[in-house]
Amino acid sequence: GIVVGDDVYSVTDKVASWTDPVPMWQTLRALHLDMRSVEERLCVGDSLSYRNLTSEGRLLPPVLAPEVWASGVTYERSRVARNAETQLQDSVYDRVYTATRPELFFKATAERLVPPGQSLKLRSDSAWMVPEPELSVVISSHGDIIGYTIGNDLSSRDIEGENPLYLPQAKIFAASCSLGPALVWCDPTVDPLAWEIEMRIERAGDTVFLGNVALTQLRRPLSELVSYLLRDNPILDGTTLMTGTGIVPPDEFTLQPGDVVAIEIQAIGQLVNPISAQGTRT
Ligand code: DO4
Ligand code: MG
Repeated sequence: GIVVGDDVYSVTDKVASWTDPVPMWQTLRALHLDMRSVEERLCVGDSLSYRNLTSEGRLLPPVLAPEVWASGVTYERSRVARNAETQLQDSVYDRVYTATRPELFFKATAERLVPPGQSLKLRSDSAWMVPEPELSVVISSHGDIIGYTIGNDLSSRDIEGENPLYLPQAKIFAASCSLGPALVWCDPTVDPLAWEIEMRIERAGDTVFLGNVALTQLRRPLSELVSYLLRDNPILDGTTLMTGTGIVPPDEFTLQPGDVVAIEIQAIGQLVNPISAQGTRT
């Protein structure tokens, strides 16, 4: 669907092959059309309320991402937090923060992705877990940025802290990642560096964490992260690259089942996910 204000217009009932933003983006590009001309033609007739769809948890991730990759230590706050976890001198985190090559890692397959409104799940063998709110770029197989969404890179700090080589186990597990709620098309008028990310964590109705960061604090250009991802690495259309977290709750904080994490970038919307234990139904 295309969101205009609070109205969501179905496009799949008008153009059956547009079940995903990627074929839609490819068609528009081939025909030299922009989104506005699509809105004029397709955003007519019946619509649904975006607010209702979001609050009723009826949204899918905004892209059929075959793979989700992620970037690490791209903000100063992330570097400081990783150093606190690992307690190593001259840490790999300090070095990667200033290195030419960024840290990129595999995060999730489509099966591990959780739609907006549904539960992210804590690892059963970790006692220190945090959400990581990240601007995420949806790309084509050639590395064009199709659009922007919000990602939650749910992570275990004690597993990674014990040994950085445990990173895949700290990052990749069932229901460890969420994307959404919407995708903002990449367009010359859209400047993600003007955005801010806010994260709120609620527990039993109380806010137990609130933090924000400006995208200007991101140390690396988006194009640099994308270009390293594509080096000798075949990427499918719709692959999503998370760009790293600039917000980490204090070291004494860990998520608990029942918490609710809300991440907001005003231009995109709010990605809300409850937290539950593995093995529980969403
Ligand atoms: O270096 C480990 C992971 C870092 C990360 O996920 C982040 O900075 O967002
Ligand atoms: Mg992260």
